[in-house]
Amino acid sequence: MTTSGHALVGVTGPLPNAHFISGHWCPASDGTRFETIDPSTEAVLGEVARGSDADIDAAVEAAHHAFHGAWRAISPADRGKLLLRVADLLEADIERFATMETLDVGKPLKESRSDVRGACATLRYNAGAADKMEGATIPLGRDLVDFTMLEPVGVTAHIVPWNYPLGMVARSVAPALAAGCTVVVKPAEQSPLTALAFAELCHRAGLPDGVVNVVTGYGPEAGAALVRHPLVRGITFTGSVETGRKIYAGAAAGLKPVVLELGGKNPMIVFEDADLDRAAFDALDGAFGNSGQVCSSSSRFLLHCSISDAFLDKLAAGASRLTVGKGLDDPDLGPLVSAEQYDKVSDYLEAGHASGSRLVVGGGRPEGLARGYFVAPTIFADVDAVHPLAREEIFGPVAVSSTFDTANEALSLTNSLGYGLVAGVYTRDVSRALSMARDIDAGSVWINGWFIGGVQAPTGGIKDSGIGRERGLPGVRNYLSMKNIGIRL
Ligand code: TXE
Repeated sequence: MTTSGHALVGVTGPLPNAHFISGHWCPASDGTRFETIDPSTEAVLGEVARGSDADIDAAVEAAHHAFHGAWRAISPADRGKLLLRVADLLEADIERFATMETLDVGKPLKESRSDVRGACATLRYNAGAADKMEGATIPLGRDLVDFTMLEPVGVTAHIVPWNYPLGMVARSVAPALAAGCTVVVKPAEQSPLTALAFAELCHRAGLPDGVVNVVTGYGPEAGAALVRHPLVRGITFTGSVETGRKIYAGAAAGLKPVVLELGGKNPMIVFEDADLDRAAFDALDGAFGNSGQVCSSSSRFLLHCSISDAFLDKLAAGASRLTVGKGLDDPDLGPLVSAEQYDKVSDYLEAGHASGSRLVVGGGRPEGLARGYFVAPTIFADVDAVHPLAREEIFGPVAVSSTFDTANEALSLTNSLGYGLVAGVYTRDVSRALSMARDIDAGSVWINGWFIGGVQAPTGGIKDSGIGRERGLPGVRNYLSMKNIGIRL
């Protein structure tokens, strides 16, 4: 192991090409690396270590040692103070983190800055929770005392995606640390930089060696090794349904609890009495923010037939004003994260053009951007409800719309999909809004707003959208196990 030669000295300095294990930069045990690409230019940003079983083993052993040693010796209140210190360091370093994120995933700088601020808020919320996760006393009768203790589950694995690389690390690592767990993070291969920088920041904030470890690498290699490691006692994953199923199967083999957040195809249902300006603003923000690479994007508009044309006119006007360009130039939309994602979205665009749906705006690559994985904000209207475009997660700046006549029709279109993450209802009729909220199959229902929530509000899906909830106090409980203690007096 070495502590020098791989320092993160700003985005213009050397990029890390090592894992962060037990407070040290550690090259891959077999010396292998892979490239990370700037999606705005397709240029190689640098190389990172390619993790394998041996690296995962070293990281999990380090986390196991810290869990039974230095981390356990720190009181819950002091754990909270350490998390606050991490948040302060992160806030002071916002430009470096935001620039690194923008280079690695392409998102506009303003979005990256907002993500860093969100990570700080997440750290602070969970810092406050560290000494407030209480057990209960259970009344068994005069001669007995019975109570529960909440204990950290142990070493937890965090397999995160590339759409919010730092935000997703913070979302699950902060509550795990608040609960008293130690962690091993496997960032997405497309976006490893801020996770590494975050681990180094935790070290600087004074978290003991081994509490936060990061192993970079590919999913089927480093990710799968982490899932099957016997000392890992909990797994949190955000990503595709397909990979989620594999992780769930791997976790089942080791009888490990999981939290899975697996994306969505989220309907925004706009009734005839809705505030159309509000809904149109949210539709554009929800569908095209982060170039549509958001699990809770408003990717599917269900519009009452009486307002559909007027609403789509507003969207077309708004979408055509959005700028697309390199993340560092701070446009409204940056590129997609990778060539794979670009190809996937391009296939859906082709299917859209061939489907007979009406192209409202966009439809391909914006003019004047020869390199980089850019796609113009696109809307297809009158999309058949059974077409893959209307049913599958595209994960790009491509939204689809269709119309409905009655609330029941909107409901059956909503609930007919495998996904169940988020739905939005726009109406001034409170009774209709709440009836829809009651009957929609989704983990979250938003009324007259999109992206409602924050670190305090639990989020997660049902059906193919996943298992479990993150954020809020349920997010901390994911990392606690309940022990019952009974005493005969
Ligand atoms: O996801 P994967 P990909 C959706 C979105 C996107 C699609 C594919 O529709 O187009 O998924 O993206 C790790 N064992 N979402 O291929 O494979 C992998 O290294 C253990 C929605 O990037 O799910 C990465 O760290 N780990 C989503 C993470 O899993 C494995 C966000 C996600 O990769 C693994 C991202 C394995 N066998 C994509 N295989 C959301 N819910 O927000 C891969 N990984």
